[in-house]
Amino acid sequence: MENRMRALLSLAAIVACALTAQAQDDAALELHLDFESDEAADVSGNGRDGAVVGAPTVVPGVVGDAWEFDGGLQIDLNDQLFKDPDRELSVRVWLLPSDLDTMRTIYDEGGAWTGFTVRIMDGALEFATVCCDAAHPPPEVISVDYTGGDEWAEVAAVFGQGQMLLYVNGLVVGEQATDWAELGGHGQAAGIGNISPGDTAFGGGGGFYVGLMDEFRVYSRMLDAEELSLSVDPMASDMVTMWARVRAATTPTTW
Ligand SMILES: [Ca+2]
Ligand SMILES: [Ca+2]
Repeated sequence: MENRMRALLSLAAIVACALTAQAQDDAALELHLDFESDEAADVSGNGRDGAVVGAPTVVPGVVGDAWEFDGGLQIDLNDQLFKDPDRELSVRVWLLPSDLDTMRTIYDEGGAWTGFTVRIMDGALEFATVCCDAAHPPPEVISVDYTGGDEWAEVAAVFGQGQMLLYVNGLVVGEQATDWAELGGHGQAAGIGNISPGDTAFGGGGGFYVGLMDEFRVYSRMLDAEELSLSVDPMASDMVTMWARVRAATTPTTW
C-alpha cells in the first residue's frame, strides 16, 4: 500500500513537471501576471511588466497569492505587443468579483475603432471585439448572465479566425462570428482592472474592477476548451492527456 502511494506521488510529480514544462514552452504565452507580489511582474519570460496605478492588496489566491482590486486599482500594459495587430488573441484569468453592478472592466486592449474588451456589466459577463474603422463600426458582443457567486472562476476570452468564444471554467458560455478575420494595429495599448486610455471595443468608457484576480495570462493564439478545462479539474484531465502523450510517444504505429 505504501509503495502504491509512493508510485502515485511520483506520477503526480511527473505530471506536474510535464505541465510546468509545457506552460513554459508555450511560445504564444505573451504575458503572465501571477500576483505573487505587489508589483505587476510578467513571469512569462517576455519582460512585459505592467505599471500599477493604485495600491494592490496581496491576498491568498488560486495559485499562491492574488490581488484584491479595491475600485481604484488598475494595471497599464504599455508594451508594443498590445498595439500590434492580433491575428489570434486569448486572455484567461481567475476572478472572484465582489461587485457585479455597473461597469467593471477586466481587460481592455485597443479601443472603439479596433479593440478587444472583457467586462462585467450590470450582472452580465461581456466580451466585445471591433475592427477596423475610424467610423466606429458596431462591435460584436457576447453577453451572458454572470452571478459570480462565492467561488473563484476562470474566465477566458478567445478571438481568432473570425470567431469569438467566451469560456467560464473551461465551458463555452458564448460564441459569436465576426466580419473581421483579425484585429488590426491600434494606438491604445492595454489595461487590466480598467480601460487602457481612450475607449473600449464596446464603444464607450470603462470602470474599475472590484474583487479578486489571479493568474492573468495573454496568448497570441486561440486557447481551446480542453486546455482551459485543465486548470479547473487538473488531475482528472491531465492524467488522460498525460497518458495520451506517453502512449503516442512510445507507440510507433497504431494502438
Ligand atoms: Ca497567483
Ligand atoms: Ca482602450
